Amino acid sequence: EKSPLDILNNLNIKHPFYSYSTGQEKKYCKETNRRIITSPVDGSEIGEIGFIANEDYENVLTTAEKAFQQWRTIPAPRRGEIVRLLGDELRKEKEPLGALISFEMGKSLQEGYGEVQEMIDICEFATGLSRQLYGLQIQSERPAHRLFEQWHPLGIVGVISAFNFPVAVWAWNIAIALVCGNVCIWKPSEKTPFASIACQEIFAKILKRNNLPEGISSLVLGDAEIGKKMADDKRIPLISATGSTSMGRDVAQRVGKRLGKSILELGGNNAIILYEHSDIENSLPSLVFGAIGTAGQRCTSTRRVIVQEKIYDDFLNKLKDAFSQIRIGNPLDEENHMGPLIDKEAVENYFSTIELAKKQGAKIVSGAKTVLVENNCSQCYITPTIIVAKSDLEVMKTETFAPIVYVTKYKSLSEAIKINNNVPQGLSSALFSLSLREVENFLSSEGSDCGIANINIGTSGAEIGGAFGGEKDTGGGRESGSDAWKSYMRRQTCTVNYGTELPLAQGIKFNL
Ligand code: UN1
Repeated sequence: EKSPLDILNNLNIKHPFYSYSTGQEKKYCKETNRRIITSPVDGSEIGEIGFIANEDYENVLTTAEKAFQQWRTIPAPRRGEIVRLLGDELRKEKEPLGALISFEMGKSLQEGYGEVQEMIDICEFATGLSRQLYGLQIQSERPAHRLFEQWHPLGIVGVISAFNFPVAVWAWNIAIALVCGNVCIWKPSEKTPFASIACQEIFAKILKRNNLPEGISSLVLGDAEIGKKMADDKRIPLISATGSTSMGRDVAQRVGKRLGKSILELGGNNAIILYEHSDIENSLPSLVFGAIGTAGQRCTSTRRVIVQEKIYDDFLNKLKDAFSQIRIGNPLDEENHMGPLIDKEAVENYFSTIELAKKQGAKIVSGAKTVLVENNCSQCYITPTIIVAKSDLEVMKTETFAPIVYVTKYKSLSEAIKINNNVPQGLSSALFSLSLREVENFLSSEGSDCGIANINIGTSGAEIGGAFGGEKDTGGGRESGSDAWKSYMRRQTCTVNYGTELPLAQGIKFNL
């Protein structure tokens, strides 16, 4: 009989109160803040963790600083080799790790596997990238001078990740940060620590086999307090944080105060615009996946659908019909489309958002119910909900991590784009249209104001090859592919005079 906890047993993670790890060294603390972790799937206990103590945090920092001294001297393609090994190992563990993610977080097993695949993909991307950390050669205005730029690692990169992608976002960061020559300290969500512990242990084995020092990859467990401490810590030149806008605002202020760097991936409020000449039949699955995938707890989840008035009624009927077919239940059972929300607090937020929408005059078309699953031990299962709203509904401007879709009408594309952009967040957006004119308008400078703009695909499920992130309250950071690596390095502009004269720039004359 296979269990979603198999991978923890195989990696020998039996000890309770796991608190931090710098690689081979790990500590289990019993005295400090302890927390029992339960699964939203059936309410059962996965294990117990301990929050890191202050003196242990100091130990992690000094170990990481020391590791950086060595790691930065290893040629980038050799560092890429180590990241490739991580990808290889994750490939081997895809099934058990995917099952653990699904069990601990509640996303469907398919999406659990998808999360591991996303980690494998970024490792491969980073391995190739390790031979392509190019700087420019620039034409100098002076004779016998060479002007060029090069990229150096920053030092310690602090990674703060969220429960919804408990491990993939770490992989985006660590794979790129490591080939760039940095070391990483990871504070995962305290709601999903065991998937993170498994990944840290998988990587620790690889580092040990290759005789690499302690501190290249560290894991620290704790709540917001430890995140704040990292954000305030001058020894961490870059903080990459994923989570809510309010968390990001706090991190940005703390890091900004000490003039550090940050990459912020915060809330999304993503819309799909359905044009009258669109292929609704084919668009429906990606729209529904966008809304109910990860039970609406992706930052890229589809939260709003903006529909051309001529097709509005037809679309609403089709959406209702599609939502009624969603099978809600144990996410490890591949028959089910949607699992539970992460915890009871998320369920409360789901219901209070629906109440607020009603109060503000919106109409609940379907959903808004709890579902009895697995003897209801976790009490975290709910139905996806459709809300019909006027485009100015206030609650529609906020991000609720739940499968709630607001449907609203428009007449002209310019009006739809205005609605799309009229929210504080700016992560993902999509237009379904077969009209070239509409498509190019949506993608133009007057179109979507989001970091991601899709045509005829939904708002979620971005590939790792592109830069991922968004504008406004989403925080402006870019991670993962394209040239996002540049945020993990410091640029150095160098000028070499190989002549015997000393011509000054701008033609300035200066004789001694
Ligand atoms: C997130 O929700 O924090 O584009 C990340 C997607 C995934 C990543 C989402 N590849 O939906």
